[in-house]
Amino acid sequence: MSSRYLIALGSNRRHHAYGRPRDVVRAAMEELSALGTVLKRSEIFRTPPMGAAQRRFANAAAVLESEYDPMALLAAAKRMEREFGRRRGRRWGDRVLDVDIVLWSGGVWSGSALEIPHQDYRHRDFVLIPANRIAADWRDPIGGLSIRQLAARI
Ligand code: PH2
Ligand code: MG
Ligand code: MG
Repeated sequence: MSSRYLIALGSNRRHHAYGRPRDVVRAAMEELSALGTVLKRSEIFRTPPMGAAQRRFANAAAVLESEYDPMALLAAAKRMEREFGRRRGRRWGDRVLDVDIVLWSGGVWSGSALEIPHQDYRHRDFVLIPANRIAADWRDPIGGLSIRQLAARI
């Protein structure tokens, strides 16, 4: 049975081959097609860094339909981050590529390695603004608010 996922993408470091962060995000969007069907993709936004990161980010969101279950998709997302040259480091530091699973059509997933909805997305403009362009009516399975409503609150 296939699932839909809302995926958030971010980059604030150059990649030796892909180039600038926005080109990294664009390349990562293409790579997502290997995991299923990309139903929607937002434009790419430039956003000021939140937290310990130093440089501006390129951020975007995509809706992916996939046969992968959440744990398989998490493994694929981590593999992608590694393939794009992300190094282990500070959790909030600068990174070549961040691929986060934000929402899932199955609702809530709660495990030690993965939580869906993504813990902090409800307060992050760099997730909600791109998500609002492609998934405004998608409702948070816990709070019940739509992405449109969450985006309007920030
Ligand atoms: N990701 C972070 C920390 N800070 N800031 C912006 N603007 N965009 C991000 O994607 C981002 C961040 C940790 O994942
Ligand atoms: Mg993140
Ligand atoms: Mg992440």
